[in-house]
Amino acid sequence: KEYFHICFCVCFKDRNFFQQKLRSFFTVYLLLALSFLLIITLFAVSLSRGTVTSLKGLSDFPHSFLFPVFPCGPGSREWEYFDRKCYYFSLRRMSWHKAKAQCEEMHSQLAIIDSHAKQNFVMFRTRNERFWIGLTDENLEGEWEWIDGTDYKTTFTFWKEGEPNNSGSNENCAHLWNFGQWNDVYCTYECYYICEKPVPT
Ligand SMILES: *[C@@H]1O[C@H](CO)[C@@H](O)[C@H](O)[C@H]1NC(C)=O
Ligand SMILES: [Ca+2]
Ligand SMILES: [Ca+2]
Repeated sequence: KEYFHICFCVCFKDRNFFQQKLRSFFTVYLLLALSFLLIITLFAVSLSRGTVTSLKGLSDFPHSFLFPVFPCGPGSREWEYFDRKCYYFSLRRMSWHKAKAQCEEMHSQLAIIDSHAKQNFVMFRTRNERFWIGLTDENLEGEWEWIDGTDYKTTFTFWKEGEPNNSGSNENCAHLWNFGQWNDVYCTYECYYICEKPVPT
């Protein structure tokens, strides 16, 4: 009888202790859940009031803190920056006129190569592949013209030796060829193209 009594007491005390511990755990979890809810609510409120604008407005700040990372705009990573201009190197091949239209659709123009520095930049980037540039003699045979009106006769050129040769009397559009050197070819030839545009403001 004595033995039973002791056991009962010990067991009872144990159970009490266990229940107390459970209760304190429950309190901690409850507090955690409440603070989590509070944070979610605060975030939702600030979102609806527009104080957390940086999440959706990254592209609104091309000239502020993001400029050094994305000078051509964070929304257009396929454009590469060089010397205050942005360049696009196409992944698709098409005729000169289609390429010209494609650039215009992207608010740009076929590239004008008017300096050695620029030639170096595109040359490195095009890696021996053929790319259209904004140079043509379609209007008058032998009278080459840059599409933006840059004066051809007084500016930089980089023709391959023996080019432009107007082969078959039908080569009126210029592209970059081996080692980035220029060649005239028939305008319906399909190759890649380079567009350029000013840095977005
Ligand atoms: C003329 O240019 C074309 C490329 O447009 C080239 O294939 C051809 O060999 C050139 N002809 C001469 C005689 O250099
Ligand atoms: Ca020609
Ligand atoms: Ca040629």
